[in-house]
Amino acid sequence: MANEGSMGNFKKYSAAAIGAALAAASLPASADWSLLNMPVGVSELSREIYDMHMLMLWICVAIAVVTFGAMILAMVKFRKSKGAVADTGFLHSTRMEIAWTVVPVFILIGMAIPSVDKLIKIEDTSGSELTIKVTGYQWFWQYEYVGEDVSFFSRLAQSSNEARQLDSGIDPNGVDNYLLDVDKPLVIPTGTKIRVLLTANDVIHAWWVPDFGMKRDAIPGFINELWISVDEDKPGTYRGQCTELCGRDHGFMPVVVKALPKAEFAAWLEGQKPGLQTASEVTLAQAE
Ligand SMILES: [Cu+2]
Repeated sequence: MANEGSMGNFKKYSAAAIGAALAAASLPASADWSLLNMPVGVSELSREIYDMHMLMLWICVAIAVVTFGAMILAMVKFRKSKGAVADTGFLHSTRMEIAWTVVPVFILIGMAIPSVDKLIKIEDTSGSELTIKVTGYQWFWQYEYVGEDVSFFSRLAQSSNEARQLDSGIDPNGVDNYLLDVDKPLVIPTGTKIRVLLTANDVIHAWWVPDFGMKRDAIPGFINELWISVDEDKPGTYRGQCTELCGRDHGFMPVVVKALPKAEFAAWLEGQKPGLQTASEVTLAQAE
């Protein structure tokens, strides 16, 4: 009788599980499942990091399938209600102990080798063609093009700043890139290895752009570094955020990077340099 009851419950639960699975399958096809994973990104390094992440994920999935599979099989096949009796004579097996020590060691070594390879590559800023110093402040960023005499601050865009105020009456859903836009983005060239030096002026911040696969702390008194090289065929605007809780407005200091083709970047950089007079200024100066 008791068995029948549990069987009935089992059927009820399986019906519920099948129902849930069907409901999930009928979700709108527009759901963006890629958001569940990290982005592949727009640089060779970010793709390598993504591949590494997927490799580790599948290794973990395989281990989970084997271990949970063995557990579930043991629980179902050798349960007491089926007349299983504990083998009290079996207490120790040296062979098994060696196996469950050696196999994980090899798996870990197999995982460590490609990881170390990536870590070394991430740290290798040699051969970079441009250096940008990033300084975190409460609550904005400063970008300095080292040796180029170009430096500016990058703050939350006015549209987001107005909408975020208490009782602003502005619907954030109507604001483009709400809290992910700035007044002056960092501009970088594509197809160029760029060394980014990170520091902060007050508390610890962290500079993060998911599409570059890069995130690093900006710490007062320290210079951390990372490098990025956006694919030549992937100019565009890439967004990130401060990822170290840095005070009241931590959520309001986004990172926006505009990647331009090399020639466009060079023209932009020239235009940012001080001492450069606009045509009207030159005419004014001549008239005086
Ligand atoms: Cu911050």
